Amino acid sequence: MKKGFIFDLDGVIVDTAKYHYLAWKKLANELGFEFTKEQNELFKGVSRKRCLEILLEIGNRTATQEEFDTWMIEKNVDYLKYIENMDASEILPDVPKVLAFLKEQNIPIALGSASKNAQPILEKVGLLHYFDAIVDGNNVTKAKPDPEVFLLAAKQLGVNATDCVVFEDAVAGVEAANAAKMISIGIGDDKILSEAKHNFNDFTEISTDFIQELIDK
Ligand code: G16
Ligand code: MG
Repeated sequence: MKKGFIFDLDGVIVDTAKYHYLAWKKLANELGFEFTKEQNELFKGVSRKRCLEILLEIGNRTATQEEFDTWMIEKNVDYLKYIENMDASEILPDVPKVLAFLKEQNIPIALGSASKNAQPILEKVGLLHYFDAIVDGNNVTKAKPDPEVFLLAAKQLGVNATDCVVFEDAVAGVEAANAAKMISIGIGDDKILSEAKHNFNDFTEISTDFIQELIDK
């Protein structure tokens, strides 16, 4: 059966979490409260709207609809400034090795991200050409752990969901991949990502032999 490989963006291909953190922290500080790196863990893989809802819960703040919309825009404007100068040096180790190995064998590759800024980031770091499909926050209505993002990616690749492999760094993302009946590979702490089928700290631990086994399965 033809296999498809789906990559999450933030925390899998690049570490944009640090820039999301700076932008959310700036907004929190402007609203008069602190936002810590530990709290930022809750934001991984979560949509921008849901992140702001959580941030306001942390700060014990309420917002009118107008304020909510303004703050979402403000956070994104700041985030875009932080990512403006991103380049290939921000690609996480050995990600290109895996992408190139898949490409050499004509295995279809998709992005499955919650971010609405996914495509410009892939362009900035020079990886856009590897992707046959991009499904991101602009294309889906239901956020991870709903499987919509990955099911749409499989559809665009023309591959059965059960023949897809997903790389994810967020609990909600692993749950989404499992709900889509895909092979979930957790990138990061295996205690946090314990529901993943396979676990690795990062791509330096993933051999091309292992990828080949997934392709041949
Ligand atoms: C990423 C991040 C989240 C972020 C979301 C939306 O998801 O992990 O922290 O809130 O995108 O990003 P944006 O505000 O750019 O639309 P993923 O799925 O790539 O890990
Ligand atoms: Mg992620």
